[in-house]
Amino acid sequence: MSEIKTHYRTCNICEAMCGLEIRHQDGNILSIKGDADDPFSRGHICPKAVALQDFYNDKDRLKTPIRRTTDGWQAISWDEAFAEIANRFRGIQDAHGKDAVGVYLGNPNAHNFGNAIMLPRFFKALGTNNRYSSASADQLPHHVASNYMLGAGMLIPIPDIDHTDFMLIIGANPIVSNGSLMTAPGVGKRLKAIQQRGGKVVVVDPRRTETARKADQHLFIRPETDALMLLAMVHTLIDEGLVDLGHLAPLIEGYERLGDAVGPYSPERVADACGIAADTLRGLAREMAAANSAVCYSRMGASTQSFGGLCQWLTNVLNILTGNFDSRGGAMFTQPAFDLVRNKKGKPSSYGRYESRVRKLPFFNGEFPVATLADEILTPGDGQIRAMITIAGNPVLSSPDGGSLEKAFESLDFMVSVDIYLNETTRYADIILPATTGLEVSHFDVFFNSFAVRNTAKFSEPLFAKSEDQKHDWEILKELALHLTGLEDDGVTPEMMLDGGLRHGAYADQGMSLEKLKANPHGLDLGPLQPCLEKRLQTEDGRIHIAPPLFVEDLNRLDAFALTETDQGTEYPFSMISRRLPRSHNTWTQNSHRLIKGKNPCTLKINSADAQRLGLEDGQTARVASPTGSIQLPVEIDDDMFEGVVSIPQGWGHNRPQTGMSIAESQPGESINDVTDRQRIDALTGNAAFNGTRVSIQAA
Ligand SMILES: Nc1nc2c(c(=O)[nH]1)N[C@H]1C(S)=C(S)[C@@H](COP(=O)(O)OP(=O)(O)OC[C@H]3O[C@@H](n4cnc5c(=O)[nH]c(N)nc54)[C@H](O)[C@@H]3O)O[C@H]1N2
Ligand SMILES: Nc1nc2c(c(=O)[nH]1)N[C@H]1C(S)=C(S)[C@@H](COP(=O)(O)OP(=O)(O)OC[C@H]3O[C@@H](n4cnc5c(=O)[nH]c(N)nc54)[C@H](O)[C@@H]3O)O[C@H]1N2
Ligand code: SF4
Ligand SMILES: [Mo]
Repeated sequence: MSEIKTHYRTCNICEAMCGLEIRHQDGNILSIKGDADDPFSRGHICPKAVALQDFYNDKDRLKTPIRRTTDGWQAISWDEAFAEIANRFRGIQDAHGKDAVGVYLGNPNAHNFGNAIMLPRFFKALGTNNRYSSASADQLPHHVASNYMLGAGMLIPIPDIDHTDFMLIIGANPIVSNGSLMTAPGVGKRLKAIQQRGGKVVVVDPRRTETARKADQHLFIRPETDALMLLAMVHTLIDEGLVDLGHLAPLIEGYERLGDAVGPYSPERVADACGIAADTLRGLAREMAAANSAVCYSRMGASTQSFGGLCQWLTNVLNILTGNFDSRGGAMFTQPAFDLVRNKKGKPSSYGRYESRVRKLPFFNGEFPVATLADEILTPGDGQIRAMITIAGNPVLSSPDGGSLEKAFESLDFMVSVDIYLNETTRYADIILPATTGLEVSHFDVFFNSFAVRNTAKFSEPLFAKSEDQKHDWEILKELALHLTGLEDDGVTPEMMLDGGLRHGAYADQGMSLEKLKANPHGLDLGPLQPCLEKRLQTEDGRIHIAPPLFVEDLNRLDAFALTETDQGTEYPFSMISRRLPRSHNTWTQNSHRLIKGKNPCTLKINSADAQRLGLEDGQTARVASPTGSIQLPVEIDDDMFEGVVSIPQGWGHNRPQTGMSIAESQPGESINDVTDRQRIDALTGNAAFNGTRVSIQAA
């Protein structure tokens, strides 16, 4: 036996960027713990990181390319796979145009620096505009709001959680999710610290969540009425003369337009719709204005709904009007060592550059909304998608009306998946290209270092070398690009491009480079967030557009929908929302025996009064139905649910046939997206509107 070694790296499962300390010997993991010397995460870790060893050792994980044949899956060589894929894609594109090949990118792309850096080359080689990703089932409204207000979709305001005195959390459950568009490892401690320094945490959520339970105040809200709540708060600030623009005053453009727009939304007018008393709404606005520093942070609950764009715009407005934008303890801007925002100034936005063919939905940031991917595959005509490649994504389980994608993928002429598993999506592929993952890859958080609550930088080496026959995601992308174009390999690697970005970035004067990061395996702390917006702003006129006309106009849609909608009708009387679970990440971590054990957590949470009315008992199986479809799952009576609202986990449903995840199949759960509706979107941004899907519930 050789000696025991210790390896330090960043966990790349979720956005929290926890530092890990991994003891290993002869290729075996002895322990995975939080790295106490990581200056950012300071030892924080969650159960999912320990499962990294399960993914590494997983017998079900694909290691060689496979091809679907009438006799089942057959292993093929990489050369054969690349040649066939290039040949088929080119053939289809020659016959039907470039856009006949579609791309779907899943969430792990954002956690994989090789992909972040190599994807543009792959896109260029493929030349299709039919690109889709999980971003339009997630954070798209944040990008559109930043694009219109600040001139760059990637310039996202981040709550300065470590310095704020008042945090209003709308539609986020960071105690379980560990934070999103707020990379803040150990978020529980950071929230507690707000309270310990005399501050206050308020949570607005239709469910009294794990985060709400730790907060000072929790307010139930009717799903999809957050924009009304935010409008009422903005209204109060202006109405009561509480606006203080602080150092940004000279930069604000559109203040009058804002005042006109929010005029009609008094707290009294929206209170009933939201289910929150007018006095409470006024009180919240006053508290935010009075606090030394305050921040409103709204996330998934406020994004994946019919008014996600309005919510993210108004969240920014609230922070700006209370003097809490780009200022300590408010919503601030990270200054990452590798910057995604640089040199965007004056570049026209791609919002609406194209319309999707079938439903005329807006193009943004190189993509169309995933809610219309099935339409683009299933609807015949010029421009129809006839072939697909999915890269690290499982849209059959993760997209609204995922079942429609099963029919769509089945109908394709040709499909490729780059993935680590044979799963609900990849089983439709003709060829699956397996990538390395987790402990086999080097890592730098291109995205999440940009969304972190401190300026930090860290590079992780792979712990285990890949076998000769394995390829990294970025190598697969690069090979595909070379096969598609016939060009020679220029030898460029993600590490070279990262190094270049670091050397020319914000910390160049401190000698920032890949070498420097490699010499600091616990990571580098680059200090707390600092006011920097004037410098980072990318609008052509150098101002902050506080009331972009596109957003103001969208208020008409809100009026038509929310203020007039009273009785929701009796056929689908419940409003369905999703929840995340501490021991799973989206759809793909359920093949870890460490994470999947004990009671089935994929339950329907329902308030006791609602359950009683329906005659449902705890543990009984209920049928949840919408016009899209139905699922059956155990009832969990829970008075942490708002009346009329039910909650189901996202990311489950490993009960489809012919997949290759044996542990996941032992506790499959049901897919909430067999019930959600792909017609429900935020029409402004095209984001999927999962929250508030109307459903019926009855004993199964
Ligand atoms: N109803 C409802 N639906 C939702 C949500 C919700 O809250 N409610 N949440 C939405 C959100 S926020 C998101 S981000 C999406 C996620 O949607 P997706 O990204 O489509 O789903 P994931 O489960 O993240 O899929 C990851 C895929 O990548 C594979 N994979 C894992 N690691 C690697 C790797 O290193 N390399 C490669 N090549 N493949 C890998 C996995 O096997 C899996 O197939 O779901 C969305 N869907
Ligand atoms: N353990 C775990 N952690 C994860 C993930 C995971 O699957 N598991 N996924 C990761 C990913 S991809 C992401 S994007 C992040 C997301 O991280 P978060 O943004 O924290 O997302 P959720 O935990 O889904 O919390 C959304 C909250 O919104 C509430 N909600 C639903 N509808 C509404 C509404 O209309 N209004 C309001 N105000 N609230 C509403 C829900 O009850 C829920 O509590 O989490 C990441 N972290
Ligand atoms: S919180 Fe996220 S980054 Fe931290 S250990 Fe858990 S999964 Fe990994
Ligand atoms: Mo996500």
